[in-house]
Amino acid sequence: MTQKISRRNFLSTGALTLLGAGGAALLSRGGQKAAAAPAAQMESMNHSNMPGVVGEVDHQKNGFNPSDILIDFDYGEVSTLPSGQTLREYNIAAVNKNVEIAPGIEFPAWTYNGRIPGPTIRCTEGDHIRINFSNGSTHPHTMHFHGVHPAEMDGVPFNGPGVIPPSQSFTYEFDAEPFGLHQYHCHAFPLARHIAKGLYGAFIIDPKGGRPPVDHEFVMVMSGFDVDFDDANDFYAVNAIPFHFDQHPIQIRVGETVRIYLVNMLEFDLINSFHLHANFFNYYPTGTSLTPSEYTDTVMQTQAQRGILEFSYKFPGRYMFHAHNTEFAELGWTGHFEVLP
Ligand SMILES: [Cu+2]
Repeated sequence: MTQKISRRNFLSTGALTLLGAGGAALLSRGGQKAAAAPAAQMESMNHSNMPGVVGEVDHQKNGFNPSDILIDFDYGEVSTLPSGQTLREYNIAAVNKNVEIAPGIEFPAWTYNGRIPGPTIRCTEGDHIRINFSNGSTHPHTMHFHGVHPAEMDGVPFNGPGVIPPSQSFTYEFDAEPFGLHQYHCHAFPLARHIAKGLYGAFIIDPKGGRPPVDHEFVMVMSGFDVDFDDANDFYAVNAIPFHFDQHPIQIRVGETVRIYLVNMLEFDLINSFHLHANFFNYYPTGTSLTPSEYTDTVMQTQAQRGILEFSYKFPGRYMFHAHNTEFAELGWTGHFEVLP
């Protein structure tokens, strides 16, 4: 009797540690054809090893690297309007792109500017934002920003320009408010598919006086990938590439202050979460207050929820951070801070 390979029985075989040549083929074939492999691998399941991947994706070919995305803030092209208001202009294109999300597994993504997540758009409360959006993809798309703006700038079907057809463009324009951590995503239908394909990014509106200075600011956009298109995720990640921050721990020093802009854009699963090991953080939901609402080591977010985390480490060493939906962690949503003395 053959057993259909789902993401759950795939995980239970420990097959993920074998990804690379054989594992990639195993997953990408999917369905009944792959049924022979799990039984054998069940026998060799290793209970002591951490899950992970063998080898590494080709970041150069992908055109982006999750470690760079951590600290890549796009402040736009800045000028001053006659009124004295700061104008920030951004050029964003929707493009189809094959992204290697695990060694040997390419996902036919839709992206903003060729990367997942799209550019982290950053500005200050009260700035005038101008987004020159062009659709270089083969499907209609939009840019729907969270924040306060007129209806015609909402980036949804049947409102203002509606969906932007392939080869067409539109300029979204509004004043940045309120301050906080927001996000943007495509709002063409079917919505779940347009988001799951990779069309989302972080949108930071700084308060006018700024936030207190810290030693490090990192952007982490949580999402997943449904590589066999069965409306269930097969991989989970921060900044798109599963296990990346296990392979490339984020280096900080003891006592340095860290601020994380954490955004959940995960499709198909109701809840995502973030857990920090051996530490606690101040949490600012949506970043709309300068006073933290919680001092904790774990937060959960549904899709489009986001928040700011602030912490520092007391002791040197390697510390995990991961989804405390532990299944997500074992399918890629895990990483490490390396705290140097
Ligand atoms: Cu779209």
